[in-house]
Amino acid sequence: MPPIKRTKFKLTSEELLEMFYWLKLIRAFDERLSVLVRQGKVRSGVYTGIGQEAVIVGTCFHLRREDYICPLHRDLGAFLMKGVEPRVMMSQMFAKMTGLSKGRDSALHSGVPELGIFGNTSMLGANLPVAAGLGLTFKMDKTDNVVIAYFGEGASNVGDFHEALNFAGVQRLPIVFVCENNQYAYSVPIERSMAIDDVADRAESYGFEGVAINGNDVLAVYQATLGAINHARRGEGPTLIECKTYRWHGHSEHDKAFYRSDEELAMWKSRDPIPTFTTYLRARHLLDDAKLADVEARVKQAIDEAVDYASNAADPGPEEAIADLYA
Ligand SMILES: Cc1ncc(C[n+]2csc(CCOP(=O)(O)OP(=O)(O)O)c2C)c(N)n1
Repeated sequence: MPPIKRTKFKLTSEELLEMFYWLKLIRAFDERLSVLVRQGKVRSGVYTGIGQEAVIVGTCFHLRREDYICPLHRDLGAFLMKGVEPRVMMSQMFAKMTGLSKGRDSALHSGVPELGIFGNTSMLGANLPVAAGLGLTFKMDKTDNVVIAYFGEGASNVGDFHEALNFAGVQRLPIVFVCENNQYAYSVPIERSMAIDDVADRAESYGFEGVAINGNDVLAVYQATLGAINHARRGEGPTLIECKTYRWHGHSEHDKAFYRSDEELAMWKSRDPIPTFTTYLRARHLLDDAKLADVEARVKQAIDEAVDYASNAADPGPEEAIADLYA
């Protein structure tokens, strides 16, 4: 059975509101980080995913704790959805003792094995063969856990991507490859790095289905992911989902993104995933002004609390540099 087509789903009103909360929380987390960078509080490069939240929420919603994600530099929201508390994530960005790596990396390489989060490496695409290895482990252990492996359209041009997809296709591994196609790899627009329109087309040559979807529609992302996850849990192999989206900020907070036009940014802002979903919820009478105010207050409280906690947390002492070493 093809993994994507005609996947039926039913979400309760509580689940739909929970999705909305996550969209708002992840947006607020990144927006606050962007301000904190300018205040000199963050000890890490910051690569916000503002504008891309629907990809994270749609792919992480309903994952099990045992399922693994392999997130990238732009996917802090995936850490939050997989169970990392905002205060711990903020501490991580502040390089404090209360962060995931106790202040010992540039913030973006930590993993949390007990939550099913594999830490990213800086080499783009290098997380994908690792995802294949995780998928192979799940298959050999005869579990029905799945792996969600994120990558940018830029990373889909490196060798690791092709090796990982080939291996996953041959072995029918339980992996959902999620391409966050935000149109640029740093300053390089997609038409300068690929001779085809859709990254999704690349899946066919490795023997599994690839689909290109509107990555700013959280329900479209959820539906496609659900189909792909069910397919993987049944032991029927991987799927590639290409989410067409856009990052509003530069590649990182130090990039002013002069390589793109104001008109292009405005066009994509008009497709902001959050108002789109707000309209959907309001039209179905699932969201009114009072509920919206409640969500916004809870989000603000969570972020304020995270910033306070991280600001007041201890810095690592020098002895921490040689703690937890294996050799
Ligand atoms: C193999 C490799 N080449 C180049 C870089 C430098 N680099 C870091 S992020 C980036 C752009 C990534 O673009 P994409 O894969 O589309 O992901 P996005 O940042 O757009 O989410 C580049 C070129 C790297 N980290 N690894």
